Amino acid sequence: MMTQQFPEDFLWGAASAAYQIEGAATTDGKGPSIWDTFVQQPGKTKNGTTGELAVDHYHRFHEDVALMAQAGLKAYRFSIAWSRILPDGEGVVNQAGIQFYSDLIDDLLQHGIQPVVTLYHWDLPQALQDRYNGWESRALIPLFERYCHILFEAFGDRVTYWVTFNEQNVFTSLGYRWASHPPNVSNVKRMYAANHVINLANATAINLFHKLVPNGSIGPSFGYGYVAPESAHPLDILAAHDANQLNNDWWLDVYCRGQYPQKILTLLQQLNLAFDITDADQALLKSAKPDFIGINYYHGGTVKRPAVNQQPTADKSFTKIDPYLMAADTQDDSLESHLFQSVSNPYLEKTEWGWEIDPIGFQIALRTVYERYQLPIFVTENGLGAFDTLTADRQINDDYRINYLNDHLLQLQAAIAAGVPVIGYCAWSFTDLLSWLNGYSKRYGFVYIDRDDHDAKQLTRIPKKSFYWYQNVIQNNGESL
Ligand code: BGP
Repeated sequence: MMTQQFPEDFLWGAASAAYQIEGAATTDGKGPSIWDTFVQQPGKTKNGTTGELAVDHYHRFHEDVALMAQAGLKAYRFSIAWSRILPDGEGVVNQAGIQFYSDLIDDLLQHGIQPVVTLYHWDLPQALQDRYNGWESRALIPLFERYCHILFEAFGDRVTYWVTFNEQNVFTSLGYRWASHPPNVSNVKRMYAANHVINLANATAINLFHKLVPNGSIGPSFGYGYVAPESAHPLDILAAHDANQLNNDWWLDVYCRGQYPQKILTLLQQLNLAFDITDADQALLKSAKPDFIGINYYHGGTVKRPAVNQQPTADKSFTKIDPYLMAADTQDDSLESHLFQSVSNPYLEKTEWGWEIDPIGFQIALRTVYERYQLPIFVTENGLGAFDTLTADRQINDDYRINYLNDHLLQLQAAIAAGVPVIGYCAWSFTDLLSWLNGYSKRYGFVYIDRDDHDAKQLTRIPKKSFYWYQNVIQNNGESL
């Protein structure tokens, strides 16, 4: 392993999202989001879990920030709930919502922790879904712009790093294709149309930010997974190339170059899945450039050539869900089935949820993204979901998490040595929190939260072994890895 110092100002951090930690779903004037509503439907989440209370960060953020300071964090990434700021998504501003985030930001800064603010981590105000059909309507673009305007004005003097959309690739495919997230739609054509509107909203927000907060930095956070070929057969290599284009370049090219990859556009047309792109859209996409690329890395994928060389026909059925790879079963007639088939990688171990563990893939991801776009990278999420055990003497010995994070950070270090400018690393997550569909037992945190799906107990915070490990890593700026 090449050794290379982490930069002196490297932002060692951790991340969260409003719906997954805050609770206080109806407190102080907050309006409902599509997640508040979605989880009320029976069978949507494990044991019917919701974020109504979550880990009650809304009322305990001082305690949580004190723990972050104890860990020595240099950065903390969190998201703002749009419906806390604007309960209806538009109209009257809820000052109590502004105050909450203002207090959180001040508390972080007082402890020397950089706030990293995500503008949108999936919790669209329900009112906007009801009135406009959510992201399927271009009406959302100026509404998102106004919401951003309010936040840039309120916090732009105190917050340097901003994330526009969290994992647009994941929330559009799970929300509009697989119907496992709100708005619970299963229609590929609508997914691509909504995705285009979100791209326009992203570009609009970036342009506004550059006007209002010229000294700040903004970028999207993308759920990136490098796709490898199953073999050296040229058809498998081609399949991997196409899969990377469909799963990664499809978004990153738009963010960074303002244009969609042509091959995929053509295929969408052939399959009658195309969406409208006006000249004004093209000009807008070209005009906005992020200052960094946020990368959320959990795993990549492996593919082989498509089963048969099918002629494109209209898209029909989808049966398999993988949020990081828009993977397709071999039998269906989806877009992917014309390009590749996903296979499992025999060289990699998997988490208890079947996610491949691939630290070297992390280095490849960082290098590929930088080599393609030449923008600094901020790792805005990476972590291990696991069942943790609280021992009788109230310890959590999560050596598996330490190993996972250590291995990934060594690969991040190798990417830095290979010339990739990495601004920081936010582990997912700081405290345990609600895993969207998996309840409270899929844990990611450095801090254990004593609650389960059925009983919120006292929500006591208990630092895990990994907390002290990370504290040490931060203290010596990565030398102990
Ligand atoms: C990312 C999301 C996070 C977080 C993480 C872990 O996709 O941005 O919000 O949830 O994945 O996912 P999960 O909770 O499903 O294990």
